Amino acid sequence: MPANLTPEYLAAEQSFRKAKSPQEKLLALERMLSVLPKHKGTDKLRGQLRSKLSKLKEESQKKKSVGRGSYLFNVKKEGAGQIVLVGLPNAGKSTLLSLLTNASPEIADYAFTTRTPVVGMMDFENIQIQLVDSPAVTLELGEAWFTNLARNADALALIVDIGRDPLGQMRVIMEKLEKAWIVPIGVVLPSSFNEKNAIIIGNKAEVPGADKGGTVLKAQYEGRFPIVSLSTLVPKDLELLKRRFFEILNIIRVYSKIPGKEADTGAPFVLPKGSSVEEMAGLVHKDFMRKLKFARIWGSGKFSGQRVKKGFILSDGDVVELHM
Ligand SMILES: Nc1nc2c(ncn2[C@@H]2O[C@H](COP(=O)(O)OP(=O)(O)OP(=O)(O)O)[C@@H](O)[C@H]2O)c(=O)[nH]1
Ligand SMILES: [Mg+2]
Repeated sequence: MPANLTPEYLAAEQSFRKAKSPQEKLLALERMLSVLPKHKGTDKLRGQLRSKLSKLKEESQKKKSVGRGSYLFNVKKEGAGQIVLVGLPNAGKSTLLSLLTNASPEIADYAFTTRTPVVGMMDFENIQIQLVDSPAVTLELGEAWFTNLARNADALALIVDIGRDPLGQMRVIMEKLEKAWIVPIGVVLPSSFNEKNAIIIGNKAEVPGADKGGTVLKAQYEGRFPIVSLSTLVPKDLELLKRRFFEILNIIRVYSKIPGKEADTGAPFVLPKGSSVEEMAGLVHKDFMRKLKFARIWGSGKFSGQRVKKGFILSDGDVVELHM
């Protein structure tokens, strides 16, 4: 074995030995490859790791074709939308998940603590948003699991530690997204790219000197992404973040009302921003879309009970009375 292996490599190797599922093995192996120092002394080891990796991938593909779990990590969506937390090691992804949701992921001050995606549900007012914590990204390998997870998400939260070269971290993340054929909304690129809403979270803002990191982050990315600087130690910051998460999902909550009765504002219908009365009717009941004649709407900027046509565009908080 080459003598000068890094602690990061040795840690990855240890997780490989401890790994039980094929998913965990694959991840650990990819990690070993990505942190293996590049020089002549490691060439042989690199070759061995590569062939082990491709064998494992083949096996897991075979299993997939007979209906077993896939190492590509398909996280089933639940709630009003799914946001995947993306970032380099130690940025604070798992800390955020644990503070915002019911999940209890492992949190530690060493790199690559998280080895498989962890899912949690976040309460926001009267809906739930699904957050997915993910293993830290690195540039070395394509890591199919990342592409799959990120492309499938409704939005991404890019988490950087603003005390440690935030621009460097963002460059890695952006390159990683590009490799996964993902671009943040607002950039015009070939159609094979998957447009995705994203928010940048500059974490660890309470650390002395971190404000400088926050400033350079803003200077570089303001206008392209919403950016928030926060500390997971500050509860008020986390409350504000919940709203930002809701905003980047681009969804609205509307309530259905039966004539002469109060609306049930505890149970909203969740629709993409820009949806019409007709689309809401389709969510309430398949037949309603066809039979709909008009609707009455209550909400800000409208007369109470204003009569509107099928194509009327709804806003967050509207109460809708459907008339067949
Ligand atoms: N000072 C400070 N430390 C934080 C903050 N948020 C998280 N941490 C610490 O940063 C370290 C890493 O946190 P994790 O949540 O495990 O980071 P991660 O991004 O999930 O890391 P990996 O799983 O390795 O990718 C832990 O020691 C946390 O306690 C913060 O706002 N301020
Ligand atoms: Mg983690």
